[in-house]
Amino acid sequence: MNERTTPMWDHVFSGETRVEMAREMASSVIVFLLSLLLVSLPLTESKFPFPLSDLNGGTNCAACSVLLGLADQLAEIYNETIADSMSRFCNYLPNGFKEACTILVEEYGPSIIALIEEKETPDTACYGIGFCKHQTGAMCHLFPLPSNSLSSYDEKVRVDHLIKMATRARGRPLSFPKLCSYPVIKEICDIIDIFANDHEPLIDVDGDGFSDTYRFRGAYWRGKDCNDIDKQVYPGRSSTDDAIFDTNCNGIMGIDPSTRMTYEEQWCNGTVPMGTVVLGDSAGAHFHIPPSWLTAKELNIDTFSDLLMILENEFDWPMLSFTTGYESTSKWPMSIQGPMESIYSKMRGLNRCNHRDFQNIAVNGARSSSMKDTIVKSFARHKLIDKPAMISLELIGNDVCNGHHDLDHMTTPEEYFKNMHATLEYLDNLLPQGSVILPVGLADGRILYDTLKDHIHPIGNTRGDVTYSTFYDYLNCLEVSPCFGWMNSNGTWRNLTSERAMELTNTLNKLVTTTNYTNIKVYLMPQPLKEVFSNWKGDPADLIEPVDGFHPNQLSNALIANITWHTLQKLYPQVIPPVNPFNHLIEAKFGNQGGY
Ligand SMILES: *[C@@H]1O[C@H](CO)[C@@H](O)[C@H](O)[C@H]1NC(C)=O
Ligand SMILES: *[C@@H]1O[C@H](CO)[C@@H](O)[C@H](O)[C@H]1NC(C)=O
Ligand SMILES: *[C@@H]1O[C@H](CO)[C@@H](O)[C@H](O)[C@H]1NC(C)=O
Ligand SMILES: *[C@@H]1O[C@H](CO)[C@@H](O)[C@H](O)[C@H]1NC(C)=O
Ligand SMILES: *[C@@H]1O[C@H](CO)[C@@H](O)[C@H](O)[C@H]1NC(C)=O
Ligand SMILES: *[C@@H]1O[C@H](CO)[C@@H](O)[C@H](O)[C@H]1NC(C)=O
Ligand SMILES: [Ca+2]
Ligand SMILES: [Ca+2]
Ligand SMILES: [Ca+2]
Repeated sequence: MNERTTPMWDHVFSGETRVEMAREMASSVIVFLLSLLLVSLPLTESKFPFPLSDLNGGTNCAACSVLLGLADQLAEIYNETIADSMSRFCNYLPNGFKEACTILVEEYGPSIIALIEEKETPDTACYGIGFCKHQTGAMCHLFPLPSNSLSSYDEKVRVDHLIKMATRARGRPLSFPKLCSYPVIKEICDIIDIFANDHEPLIDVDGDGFSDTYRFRGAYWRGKDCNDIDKQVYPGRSSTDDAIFDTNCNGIMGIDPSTRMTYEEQWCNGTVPMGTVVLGDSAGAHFHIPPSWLTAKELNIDTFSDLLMILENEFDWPMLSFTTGYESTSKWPMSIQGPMESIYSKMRGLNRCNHRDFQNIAVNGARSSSMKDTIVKSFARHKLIDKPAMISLELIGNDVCNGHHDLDHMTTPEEYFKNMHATLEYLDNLLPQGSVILPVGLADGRILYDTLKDHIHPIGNTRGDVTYSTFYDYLNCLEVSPCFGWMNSNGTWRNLTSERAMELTNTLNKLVTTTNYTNIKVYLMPQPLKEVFSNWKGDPADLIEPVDGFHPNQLSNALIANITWHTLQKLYPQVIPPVNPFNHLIEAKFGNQGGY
């Protein structure tokens, strides 16, 4: 048995499958290669992490240019050959990934070395080895083009020549690498695909919708299941008879001998406990790629220590997010920094009976249609036996973001109305009485380009040669941008995208003011990002994810949580539940209530 099998996969697969999986894991560097530029991920509605456009090489091309770009910069920083810097890079990767990286370097190394020696750049070398393809328009490039003799040729001639050079160095013809179709890699692609199409925890033995492992949409996403072989036991359950067992996983159980009442009855019943939930997109799930991964001079043996966890969480950080955060960034110092504040931690502060009652049902790339069709259906709540919940419904951009160069792929106001209405009706049927929905409109993404256009992207950190403006247009050239319209140097497109976003927000307003529901109350929230940016005294770039140049970063998440809370107090104080007067007694008796 191959030692590289992770414990996580052990749970799920047995016997032959596991042997297969072990083999797959060794090649999962491919997952990593493709995912590095996972900025492409928020675009896809259901596939993780292999979208996408194949145009001009698409994701493969982007991953190749970024990785070779890093190797090229390492060679400069450490004054070594590209061959040495490629092995240096592989050595920085965790076991399993390292071996697969080495295999790739053996396969493509000789061609890459030959091309770089001829003063080609990482971009043009990727055309030579076939990861990038010359199909429509001009060659796509992230780094400045080389100024060697080849550059005077017509692009088609030039690409043909690059391929010939690569082939000669390799000694045999190149076949176009379609990574997910390699026999070894196919299975892992399929498994990740299956797993990601279903937004429920992968490991949930009793099928109650909650898990006792963290990753794969487990306890990082929804309060941990304190008994995973009893489906009557899970966070958020309404319960007063926790005499012997903690049936709602909030850490409160047992009988007070002086009153002969259960603690749950004594300290929770009569208070107003309420779960905290987000139904949303990559912003709600808190998408984040560590910038150190793309910053050549920061790369070292520890840089990728959280790689596997990050892949298994779909590049999201729900446990640090503005709605459901409960952890501290100090747990992952290599990968993420900044303050953590969340609606859940404020709700728990009000009432300790809410411990572990949170769910992050947010999916990268979610828009109003996928929310209605699939995502909302993975939300676990029982009308009659669970506590009410406060639910943020946030889809802040994907309805107007798409990888295509046209308006037809944006949601129309009519479709948006229908989708959101259907989602609210579904929730009205699902939720316990007293539940509250807080829908929020779309952001105005023009702030991204206006803020970042002349800033240097982490991949250009060594030589100061890649601005966000270049980076955005590069992603569009390959059609792998998470938001064609806003991440675009063409101001007409940015304006068109914002116009549609405003129409959709107005539609949401109309929906909320013209419809009534039975179980739920719906309160429209103003888009908090506007206030986050206008309140911020420093550089607005401090608020945006550096790698994707698109998402709110950790600091923004904390600020969004605070602003949202403040807005609730100001506009809708009635939705904020009262403080539990027994909090101090719960704390004295149950300490951290079993943690997370
Ligand atoms: C880089 O290495 C070469 C040979 O290994 C050496 O001649 C050169 O001086 C070095 N350059 C720097 C800046 O250290
Ligand atoms: C919980 O409290 C409600 C009202 O505060 C009361 O009607 C109910 O009987 C209590 N339930 C238990 C099991 O104590
Ligand atoms: C910007 O995009 C619009 C809409 O596609 C197009 O008509 C216009 O020519 C573009 N402007 C530039 C400067 O490329
Ligand atoms: C985009 O809209 C802004 C604000 O309405 C306007 O000032 C600007 O000229 C517009 N830009 C383009 C290219 O249409
Ligand atoms: C919603 O309820 C209000 C007050 O009960 C009523 O006036 C209104 O007509 C209702 N609207 C719809 C669309 O049912
Ligand atoms: C959020 O609000 C809390 C309480 O008002 C405050 O202590 C904290 O510093 C704020 N966090 C941020 C990131 O501003
Ligand atoms: Ca379970
Ligand atoms: Ca359970
Ligand atoms: Ca309990």
